[in-house]
Amino acid sequence: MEGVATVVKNAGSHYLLSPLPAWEPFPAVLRGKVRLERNAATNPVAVGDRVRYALEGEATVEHPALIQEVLPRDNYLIRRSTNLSRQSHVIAANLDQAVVVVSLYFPEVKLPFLDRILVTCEVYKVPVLIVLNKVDLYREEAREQLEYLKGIYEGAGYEVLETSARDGEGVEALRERCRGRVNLITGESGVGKSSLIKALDPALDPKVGRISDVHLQGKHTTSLYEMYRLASGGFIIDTPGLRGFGLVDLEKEEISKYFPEMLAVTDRCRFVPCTHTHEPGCAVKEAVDAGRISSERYNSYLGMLEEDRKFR
Ligand SMILES: Nc1nc2c(ncn2[C@@H]2O[C@H](COP(=O)(O)OP(=O)(O)O)[C@@H](O)[C@H]2O)c(=O)[nH]1
Ligand SMILES: [Mg+2]
Ligand SMILES: [Zn+2]
Repeated sequence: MEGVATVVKNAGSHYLLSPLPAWEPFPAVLRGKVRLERNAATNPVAVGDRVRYALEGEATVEHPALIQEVLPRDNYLIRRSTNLSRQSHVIAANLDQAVVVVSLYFPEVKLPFLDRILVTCEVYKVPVLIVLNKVDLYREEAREQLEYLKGIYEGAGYEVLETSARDGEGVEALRERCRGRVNLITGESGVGKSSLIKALDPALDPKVGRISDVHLQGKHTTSLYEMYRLASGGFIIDTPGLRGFGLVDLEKEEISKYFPEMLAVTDRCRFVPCTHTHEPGCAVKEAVDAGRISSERYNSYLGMLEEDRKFR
């Protein structure tokens, strides 16, 4: 028989599929020539992909279903395998939302890193929810920094949710935001992604406190991405701590399109195209000077322009 199901686990050489929204995972493998999208990804099949499979009888580990075709993706997230290679790695596909987790401290949020994730989500059309976790650690002591950080990202048009996986603050609100969606949870190692999944659904058991990214950096190792079903509704994909998202093939004139607050004013720049660096009559620089666009975000933008030059 043939069927269509979604990849819910990618262990490199084998997969689990489930006919979402039903949760009935069964084993599958890739066989023969799979018809792929025309991208140069190191992994042809990613978690969240909808695939056509063939199966004789019941799928077991000894007799897994055979993945035959990856159906076209609504969207996906990608990162460069290494900075210098053109090869890319598909993190996950067909996402309704990226939950981007940061923490003020332990580890301290690095805005250029966060902004790179946000730009990648904009490029690939994945809606973003920013989650500021570990607020139990700095609820009082660092209220000002917290508000400052929220201000930057709410000012850029993002929703920011405060949570504590430890004491449960904001967890119900997060549950609500994940319901009925396929979510990817992402962010630096140690910010509390696995802990938040556990807090969302205590029946789930992603590994907490394990920095798994280290051994995933090698060229031939595989990344383990896994989707979980939340008892409260919806699905969530845990990612090992990501070293960084690569910008894939962005012309430098394009980068500002993926900063929503810049995009909103660029039609008022005197020059087209405008890099928003040295041009007279630049609406972006005016907005930065007037404090309507945050200088942190603008600095991240400049950093991406630089990097873009370096790797081109
Ligand atoms: N105080 C505090 N610690 C947390 C919170 N969430 C996670 N942690 C701790 O941060 C460390 C990393 O958590 P983990 O969920 O593995 O992070 P991941 O690498 O993003 O998956 C663990 O020691 C957790 O106990 C939180 O909300 N508050
Ligand atoms: Mg984790
Ligand atoms: Zn400009």
